[in-house]
Amino acid sequence: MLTLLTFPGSFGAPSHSPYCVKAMCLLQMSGLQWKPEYLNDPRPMPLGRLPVLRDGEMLVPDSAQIQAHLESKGIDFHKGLSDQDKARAHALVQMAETGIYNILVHDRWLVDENWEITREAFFHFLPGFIRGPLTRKFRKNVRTKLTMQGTAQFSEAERIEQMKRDLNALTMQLGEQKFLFGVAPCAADAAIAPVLDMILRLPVKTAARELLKGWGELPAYVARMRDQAYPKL
Ligand SMILES: N[C@@H](CCC(=O)N[C@@H](CS)C(=O)NCC(=O)O)C(=O)O
Repeated sequence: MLTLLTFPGSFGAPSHSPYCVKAMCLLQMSGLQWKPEYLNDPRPMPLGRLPVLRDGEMLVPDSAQIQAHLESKGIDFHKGLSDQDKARAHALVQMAETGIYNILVHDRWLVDENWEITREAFFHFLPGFIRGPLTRKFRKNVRTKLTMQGTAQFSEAERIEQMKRDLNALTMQLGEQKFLFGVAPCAADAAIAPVLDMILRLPVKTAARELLKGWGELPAYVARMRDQAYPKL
């Protein structure tokens, strides 16, 4: 039995990390037997992050490496895709996991009204007397990282313009299809839908959440992924 070490869920999602939900979707799509094991502290993990897949004695960190590990067992997450489609799928995943993901992190951590709710959802397990100072430190680290990377330096209008270009690329690819590359979810859907899903599930209104809610077929596409690829935990 495979075990996925994952952050627990919040706001209706099976984990608060889109990378953990990606790994869950890949495991569901693989048809292999697996179970979740919930952790709040990723520091003892090989890369200090979650998700991590435990397969016997082996720990496989990083959702992309988890995908490769499952593929090494003969699972094909790109059934029926041409080499050109696979290249497109890869590029779209990179776009979502850098650009759109950073907007999610920004809105969760740096928008005050969201942060107050997110902080309780993510860190309620910390004893009250250290929760304040520790979460202030975590938040400062996120602000520094997103400033160095650029997302937190831009105005909201600039972030939204960038997000529109990313969402447009996704809608162009989706077209009339059920999933990004056809009638069944592939690895790109497993990676991309959870990022969009978590923006849709932000507890407080932000420009990014409202933009996505009104963005054509994308909310319905996310709902299909929830129905067909998310685990029922
Ligand atoms: N490239 C990694 C990214 C994983 C990642 O960034 N996980 C975050 C949560 S979304 C994490 O564990 N951060 C450390 C922390 O929260 O302390 C993957 O694809 O698995």
